[in-house]
Amino acid sequence: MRGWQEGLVLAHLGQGIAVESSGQVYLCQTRRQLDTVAVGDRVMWIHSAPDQGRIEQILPRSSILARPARNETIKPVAANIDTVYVVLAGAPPCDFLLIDQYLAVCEHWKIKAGLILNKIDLPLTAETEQELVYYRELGYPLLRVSSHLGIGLGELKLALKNQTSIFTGQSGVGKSSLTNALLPDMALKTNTLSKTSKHGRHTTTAATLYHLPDGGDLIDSPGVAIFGLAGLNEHELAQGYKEFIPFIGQCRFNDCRHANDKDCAVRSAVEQGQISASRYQRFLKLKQKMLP
Ligand SMILES: Nc1nc2c(ncn2[C@@H]2O[C@H](COP(=O)(O)OP(=O)(O)O)[C@@H](O)[C@H]2O)c(=O)[nH]1
Ligand SMILES: [Mg+2]
Ligand SMILES: [Zn+2]
Repeated sequence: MRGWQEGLVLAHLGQGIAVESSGQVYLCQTRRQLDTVAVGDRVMWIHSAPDQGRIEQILPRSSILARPARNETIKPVAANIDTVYVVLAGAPPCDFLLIDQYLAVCEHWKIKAGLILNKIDLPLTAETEQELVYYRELGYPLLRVSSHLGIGLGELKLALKNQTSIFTGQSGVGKSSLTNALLPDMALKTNTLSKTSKHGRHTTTAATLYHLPDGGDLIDSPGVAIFGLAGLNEHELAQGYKEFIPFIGQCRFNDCRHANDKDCAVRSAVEQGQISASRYQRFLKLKQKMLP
């Protein structure tokens, strides 16, 4: 179309959407009836004023993370993410239920997932070490870093290159510290934001896309709702435990729920040590949590 240009959505601002195009940022509105635009979306847009424009089209997405919205619908928040990194640490104690939940959501949306163990200056319990071994055996890469000591940051920067990533993880594991270490200018921005929020004006849960100085993009998303189980059903949760997949088809009943069901192949695999019992127990707990 005439005058259409390609752009990248950086953030939702109060007055519009920040779209980067040919190295400049434009404040854009969306054409009527366009689907919800997500941070990380590639869009076609058209000039409407010198620094402003209108988004005409959302280009096809390679992946999408969404949050629950009204009427059991979901709203896209972050698009075209290549890898989700789940950040964990020796302290606060690892919430493996939450980690499994994040991983299941990644499996569901077909986004690669990796683990970042931060605070390697702190000791780990034997249980945590064992769980990390399981995750690695499942194929989830693990990076060991300390944002305080600056250990492993070079490897992390390399891993983040040439792709779009997002950090998630429980509060207090060091996501902001890591983001600040990767994006030195962020410290300023976070301060300004929290100052404003003190006055109750800024209650943003909005995601923002940043270009990393050494290459790659990082989406900073304070909201963890996008990793909720809202978009998944029980069946999809089971498939989110990727080691279950080879067994799921072998259960006696097609509608097996992999709990106390007769001749459940998943449960037998647990009993025979082919599937980690702790992962299976957490699957049962998450399933319970999903009940309305
Ligand atoms: N010991 C240690 N503490 C860290 C490290 N990185 C961050 N922290 C601390 O962990 C706490 C939580 O960090 P923060 O970045 O706010 O975590 P977030 O809630 O995941 O964003 C802060 O007190 C940090 O100073 C680290 O490498 N080692
Ligand atoms: Mg934080
Ligand atoms: Zn089963």
